[in-house]
Amino acid sequence: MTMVPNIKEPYGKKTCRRLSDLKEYFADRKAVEDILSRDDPVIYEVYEHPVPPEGEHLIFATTVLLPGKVGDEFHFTKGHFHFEPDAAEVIIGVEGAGIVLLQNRAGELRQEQLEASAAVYSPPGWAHRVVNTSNRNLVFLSVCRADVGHDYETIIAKGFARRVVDKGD
Ligand code: S6P
Ligand code: ZN
Repeated sequence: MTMVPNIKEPYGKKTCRRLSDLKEYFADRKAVEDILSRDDPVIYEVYEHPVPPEGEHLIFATTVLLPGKVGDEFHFTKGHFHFEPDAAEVIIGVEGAGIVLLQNRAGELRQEQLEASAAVYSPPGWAHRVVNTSNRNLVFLSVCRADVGHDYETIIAKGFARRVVDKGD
């Protein structure tokens, strides 16, 4: 299958993450409540391609992360560790630009630029969160073993050591 022209097709499952799904992730809770009192905007959509959930297969999922901010914090994906500690991931930029935050369980943080045709490697044992710092969609393809399992709880409990905010520059 070619990545061009439509990286989202065919997909087996589409997940839509709205602000209400990310309430506890953004720092500015008042900004969250203000926006939710008017609307529940889509923050990102994930198109997962159909593969068996077994270790010899690879998940390849396309994420469309919409531009925008909550307070002064740019839109981001929830971010997660893999339960399989030896399961790495490759994140490939398709459209737009942003940042990948990588953090291991010891709290060490790395930051990588993501843009079209760039690849970011999330090593085994590192959590990954993608942030859209641009004013257009950030589209990326993620590839990892199909049996990784996603640990969101650690991120909800501890967060990432860095937040990406708009200070006008
Ligand atoms: C899966 C891979 C991506 C994310 C997607 C949404 O291992 O990292 O497909 O699931 O980018 O991010 P999140 O953190 O909400 O799963
Ligand atoms: Zn992952």
